[in-house]
Amino acid sequence: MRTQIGIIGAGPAGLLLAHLLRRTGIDCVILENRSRAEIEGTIRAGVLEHWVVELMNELGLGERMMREGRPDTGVTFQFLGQRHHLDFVELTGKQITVYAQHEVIKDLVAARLKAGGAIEFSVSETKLHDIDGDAPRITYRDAKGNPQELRCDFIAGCDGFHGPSRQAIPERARNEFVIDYPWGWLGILAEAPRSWHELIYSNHDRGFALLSTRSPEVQRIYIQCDPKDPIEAWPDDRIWAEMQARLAFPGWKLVEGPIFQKNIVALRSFVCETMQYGQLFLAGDAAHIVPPTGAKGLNLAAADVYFLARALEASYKKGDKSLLERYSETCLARIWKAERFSWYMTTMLHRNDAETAFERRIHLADLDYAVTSRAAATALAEVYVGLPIA
Ligand code: RFL
Ligand code: PHB
Repeated sequence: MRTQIGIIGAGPAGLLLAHLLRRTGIDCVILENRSRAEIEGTIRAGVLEHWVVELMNELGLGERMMREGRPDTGVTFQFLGQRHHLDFVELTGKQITVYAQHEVIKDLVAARLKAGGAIEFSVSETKLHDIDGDAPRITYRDAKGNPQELRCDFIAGCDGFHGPSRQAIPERARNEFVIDYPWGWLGILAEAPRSWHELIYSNHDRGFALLSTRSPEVQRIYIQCDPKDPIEAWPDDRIWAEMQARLAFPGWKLVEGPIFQKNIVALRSFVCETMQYGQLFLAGDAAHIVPPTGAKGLNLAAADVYFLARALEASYKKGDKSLLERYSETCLARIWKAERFSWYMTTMLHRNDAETAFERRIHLADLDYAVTSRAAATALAEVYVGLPIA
């Protein structure tokens, strides 16, 4: 089989890239090692930056998002027993939309298949070849186990943190930066009505908590835990007791309901420099990871493929390779700002037993600064709603 762009991975990065390329008339094939049901059932992020919402609409992919997503004008920070509203619209003129990643995936997959675009699900043994020549190839086994080869002009490595694309760049050409935090997030989905009109980020002595939502009937809540905790250490009554304690506020109660999904993820920051090698371009979690506290993971993946599609279009349509040559540099300028923001939000909001009392006071001062200074609030809001994409 032959195509112009071979895309590895049908996560937000790979699927959105395919839609962006289609708009400019560039051909691509997506290879995905999981089944459609698996990718559509994986529970992850929930916040879309304002420009991602605009882009989805521009691409004709936003209908359900506009109907079912919740536009939020700001977030609430809770610390030292007080709640403070940060009004993004007032500070930046922009809002965010709470719409689950797996709903985005469902919309992107359905639209691609409806348009006759190729996605090969359940492939295995994906391998990249000849990425430093001008005829790269991807070999793999299809869903039936038959060996296949995809020949292409460029490979987009959108295969997440554990995929093979990043490893295909020789080690000597890669510089990797990493922080593994000593914290995990226990996340739940519960059948319950909304308890608050927007997200609450709570810094509490017992540990961080985050109240989010999925729909008027389903709520998403996270609490800081030990990343090594087995999920069995968290029976439902223990989870609710911690959530009630960490989100407690006079005259308010978190509405409980049956928990139907729970999982624990470890928190990590990671950046791979470079994001390109020969004809291979990395995008999304394949190149970088942020801890979820800044809600940036999915949005950064979207920014990478926005830049990549633009660069590929300039190369194919005008023979101008300069944007492709600067792809990594362009993405990394945005990525490091998101890494800084995610690290800042994470360290400011989590309980850290290894910290001194002095450092804890610094985090409380940071929070107080963010909710009392218009300049500090604007700086936080500007990154949260999404830096301009240029
Ligand atoms: P994805 O979503 O990981 O998609 C990569 C896709 O590549 C496929 N793949 C392969 N396909 C073919 N051959 C191979 N050899 C392959 N190896 C892998 C995978 O099956 C998958 O379908 O990466 P992408 O597109 O870059 O999107 C990034 C976002 O998904 C990610 O940044 C966020 O979801 C991060 N994240 C969260 N962000 C938040 O803002 N809030 C959250 O609550 C949140 N929870 C999470 C998360 C990431 C997680 N990871 C990475 C494990 C929870 C988890 C568990
Ligand atoms: C979510 O709704 O899953 C969510 C919201 C905000 C975050 C992380 C996750 O910072």
